[in-house]
Amino acid sequence: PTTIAEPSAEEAGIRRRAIRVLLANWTGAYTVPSRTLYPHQWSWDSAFIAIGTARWSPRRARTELLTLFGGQWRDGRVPHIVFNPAVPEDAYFPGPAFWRATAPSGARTSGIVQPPVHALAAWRVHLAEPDRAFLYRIYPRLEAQHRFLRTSRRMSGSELASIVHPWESGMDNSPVWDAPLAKVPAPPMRERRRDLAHVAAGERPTDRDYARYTAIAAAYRDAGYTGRTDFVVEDPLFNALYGAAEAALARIAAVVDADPAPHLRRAEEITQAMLERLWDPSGGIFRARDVRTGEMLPEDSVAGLVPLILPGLPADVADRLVATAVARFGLKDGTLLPSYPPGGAAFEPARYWRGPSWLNTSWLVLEGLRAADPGLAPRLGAQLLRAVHEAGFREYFNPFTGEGHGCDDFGWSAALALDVLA
Ligand code: 2M8
Repeated sequence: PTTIAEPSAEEAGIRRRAIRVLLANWTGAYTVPSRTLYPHQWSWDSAFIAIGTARWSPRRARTELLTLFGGQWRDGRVPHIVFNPAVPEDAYFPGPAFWRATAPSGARTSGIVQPPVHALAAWRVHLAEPDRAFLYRIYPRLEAQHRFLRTSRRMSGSELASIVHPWESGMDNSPVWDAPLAKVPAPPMRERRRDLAHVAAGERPTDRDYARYTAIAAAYRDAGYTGRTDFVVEDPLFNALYGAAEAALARIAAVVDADPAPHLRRAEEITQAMLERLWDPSGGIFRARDVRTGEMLPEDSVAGLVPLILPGLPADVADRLVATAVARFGLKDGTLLPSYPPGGAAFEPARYWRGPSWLNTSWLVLEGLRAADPGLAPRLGAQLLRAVHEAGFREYFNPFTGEGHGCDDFGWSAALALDVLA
């Protein structure tokens, strides 16, 4: 007979509180990342949130994803924000008046994208509660999302997708972007930042960062949201998800009577291109490449470990990544997985994507470790749960002390804790 382990009181408490956060952030059709700091629907947040929500309400998880794809553009792009028309313009900067974009559904949106976690999320939602009708609805939209990346974002000639704004990486002010951003001319911005009304300035990007984010986004907007910007890079996290998503699309295709073969072929091609263009054999990590100069960027981050989730990654590369995670990111030390190596010159333990631990990148590495190092995976899972147990569902955490930073009641922190518990 199989013994089913009873959840501990601690685990039951985390689960109860996580569901409470997701209920509080639920708008009726999707979940906001945060009621205060991020009061609209964010693209990759919704994918992570759907993965966790599937653990207690698969129906809501399906709605979450379908609502997001309601903001999809005719060219297939899934915008990084779908705005809630009921929220005042001045609640978030840059809001709909800045982006000036409307999807065919009438939804006001931004015009840039975020890492494509969505096919993976759709597949996980289906696994939680098989629903072919849902997959039939979402598959053509996922395919269109990938077609956009393939046609409009293949900017170096390789199979990899380029991003044209640091916000598209999801790791906005990562030290990896310092070098390419330093070359972007940006006048001081005239608009008022709203994030600083909710979170201390020392935990957020600087004004200089924001001036550049605004300048790049405005130039892309003024070019009709096509072509290159002053920031064009191939990012390992974005492309690892792109490859993993193609593998998920193959699984979905098999259920909806479509042909999985092209997806499997593309997943392979992406893995191959990652190895050729972004793998740094001397560093034992994947690094981003600046498409404008053709050079690899000098800094690296946890994004370079996320390719552990890539289908068909050679075992020796996976072993090197695990070794790097242990040696440079302290994976074995009982600390959380930082977003940037603590030994690096730019490390700041409480400033946004420049050091703190985030649950989404930790969860992605955890997913990769399940195959690459099954012994280490539960350890990282336990650290992640300890962080939310002790500090709550904060946006990010000091990797050494576990202290919480950024906003409270953060959607994907609650959702991914639920997934780890399951
Ligand atoms: C952060 O990014 C937004 C811009 O998209 C912001 O700072 O206002 C990032 O952490 C991003 O990865 C995340 O999706 C978003 C919402 O949680 O916040």
